[in-house]
Amino acid sequence: MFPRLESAVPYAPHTPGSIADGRQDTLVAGTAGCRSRHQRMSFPSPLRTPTYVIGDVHGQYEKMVRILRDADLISDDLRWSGADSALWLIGDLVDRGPDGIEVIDLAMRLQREAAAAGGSANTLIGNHDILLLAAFHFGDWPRKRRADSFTAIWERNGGNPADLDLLTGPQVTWLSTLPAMTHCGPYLLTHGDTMLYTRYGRTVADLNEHIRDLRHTMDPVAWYRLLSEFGEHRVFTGATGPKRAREFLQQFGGHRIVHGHTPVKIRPRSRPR
Ligand SMILES: [Mn+2]
Repeated sequence: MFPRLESAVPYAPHTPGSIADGRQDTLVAGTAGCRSRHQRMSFPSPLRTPTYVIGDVHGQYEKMVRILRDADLISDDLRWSGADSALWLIGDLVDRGPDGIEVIDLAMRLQREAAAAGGSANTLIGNHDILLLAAFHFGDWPRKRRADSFTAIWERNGGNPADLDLLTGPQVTWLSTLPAMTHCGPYLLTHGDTMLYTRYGRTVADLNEHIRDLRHTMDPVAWYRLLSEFGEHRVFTGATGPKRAREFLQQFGGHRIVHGHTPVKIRPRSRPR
């Protein structure tokens, strides 16, 4: 499933799908692309350009290419043709599907091409991307318990051995610096519907710095803890979902959460154009 979001999506409350609504009009705004977080927003800052969000590609390179072409973000020769549009891939590029490395390569290339064309094509880190990095860095750690090793956990979660074989230094470097969360107009984009982010930083900048640093500290216990915490998800649905979404937005800023990670059955009321 590849949810897509455009600026035409209204700010109506109760929009279902993987969009969690804080339903607040006086939230503290975040810093990236918005006002100072110390200023109060009385209305959502609009998206400045057509904006597309794709979650959880999971190695499905052919499907990724198809929907990017359908959206006119890439041309027939797979080059960025989205002009000043904004594209966000919100994590989990790899695992489960066959072509994770091709997905990474395309994301890296589109990032350069879109920036050169006055647009943007950026990526957030997902737990499967971290799992792949963990298998790369730590492999069979801890050696005493083979079934608990990073490689074993990664394979049980759909890790594709071909991806690990093909993973290169530049790809590792790129994956190791991706942010975990971003503001995008009134939206707060993140991979997982989990409160774990609130424990890794008070602000979006803090959180991104902390999770980036974690990927550069070769401490397998810290990696293990972070990956385990992705097991806590679906926190924005159910009886306590709206309250948690409000708390999440109050901490990080933004008017609505857009996430991937957890499949949802409900589709947005407004079909993307
Ligand atoms: Mn995920």
